[in-house]
Amino acid sequence: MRTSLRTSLRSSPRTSPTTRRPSSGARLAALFTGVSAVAALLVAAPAAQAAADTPLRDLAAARGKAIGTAVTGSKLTGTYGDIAGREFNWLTPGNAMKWASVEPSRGTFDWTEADRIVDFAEAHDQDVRGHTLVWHSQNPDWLANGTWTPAQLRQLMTDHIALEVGRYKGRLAAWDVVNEPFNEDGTFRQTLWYNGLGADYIAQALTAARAADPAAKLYINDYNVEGVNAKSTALYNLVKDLKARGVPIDGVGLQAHLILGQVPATFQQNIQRFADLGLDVAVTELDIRMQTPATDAKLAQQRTEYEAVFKACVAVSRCTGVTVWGFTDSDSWIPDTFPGEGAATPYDANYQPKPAYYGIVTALGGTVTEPPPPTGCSAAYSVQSQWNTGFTGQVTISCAAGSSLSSWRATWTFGAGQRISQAWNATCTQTQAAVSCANASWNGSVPSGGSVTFGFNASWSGSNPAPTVTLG
Ligand code: G2I
Repeated sequence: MRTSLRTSLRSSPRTSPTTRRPSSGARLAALFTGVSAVAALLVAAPAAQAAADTPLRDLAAARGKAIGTAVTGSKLTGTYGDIAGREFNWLTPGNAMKWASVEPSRGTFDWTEADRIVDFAEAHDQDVRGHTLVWHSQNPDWLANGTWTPAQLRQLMTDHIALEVGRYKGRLAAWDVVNEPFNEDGTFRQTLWYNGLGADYIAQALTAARAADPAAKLYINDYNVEGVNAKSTALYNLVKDLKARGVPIDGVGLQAHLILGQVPATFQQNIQRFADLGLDVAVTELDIRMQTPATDAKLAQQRTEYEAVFKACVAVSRCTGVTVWGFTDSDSWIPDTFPGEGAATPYDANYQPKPAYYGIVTALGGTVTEPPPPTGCSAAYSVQSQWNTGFTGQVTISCAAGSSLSSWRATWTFGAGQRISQAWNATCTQTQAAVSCANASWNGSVPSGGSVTFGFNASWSGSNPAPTVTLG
């Protein structure tokens, strides 16, 4: 879904690197053309692209903050990889480092995706937050369904930590050592670990992690602990006690899976109280979900709330930064877990930045130069996935309010020898470099404020630059 920005210009109180509508530039070429619904005449309109955008990671670095995203290793190519590498200075593997992922059968290990993410991060000068070592969820069946004595369980846990933390020793900046240890009322969650080892499993896990990589920052991470409440107070009391006992603990992770309209008023105050214990605080899994479909009003509110969360972190020096739990709505856990909800991340499913993106820019001290509201109809090209010899591309044709189409044809020139082999939801022909895709019988109509999408598979070699799509 295409979103427009209608908020007024803001200027930064301090340094003001200028950020416009993100460059997507050569990568996400989006040429805006206008087609009058009535006359069906082609009218050229300026491309809403910026020549020199400031990536979020540069804005964050200027504030001394991390900006991270959870990622899926297999997707780190094409447009997804471009954005992950360009905009973020931290990565968290969304699933790849969980116990079920790395040791699906006892003694059989699969580090493929985890290694891929760490390699990608190093190639893009990014830090990695390991996630997660000791949790009640996403454990392999052999572990979760086994019968263990306390001694066996403790050995399993500390061996797992020694192996996984040791594997990446010196390469990961931080670990979520223990994940989600509390119930909502602040009592300990009854888990494999708590039931078998008692509350001291937390100190044992942290101690094992420190031994395996003395340089990594060690965290306890939980959700619904963003504001001051019973659960966050239990976490506060736990980490205070751990510190007093000399147990290695460097920080707390506030996941921040938030609901639109429900950002806790005490967010900054809560960050501050943990910081005052001498601990780092990271916002580790931010998303702000809403009932779908998203509307301009909801997206504007989401922008304000993203801005507020980032500002709360910027305001506390020991808040190390904010990680979003997936940067695009096409890679978010929300729709699967909360049917009817979604649109929770800063980029839409077509990799276009949403108003929330600009809320982050503003909070990080960048200047948002608003493009004029979109008019007419436009086509946006993106690479959904890419492998050795092929890729899947997607084109979304969107019409702003007041414009519509009854039929369409998208044309472009492939600049590097790419060849389409198959298309869906459009009829595509290619003559040498020239591609022409016409609507299928069922999707010629694009209503005012609506969009249609078609896709294709193509081959590439050498490079795969994104073309500029013309709509006619
Ligand atoms: O549940 C949201 C997050 C809460 N905090 C801890 C995070 O680790 C957790 O992440 C999510 C992942 O984003 C999801 O992708 O954890 C879920 C599991 O609790 C992940 O979902 C799982 C699905 O349930 C599986 O069916 C799927 O095979 O993702 C797996 C890999 O795609």
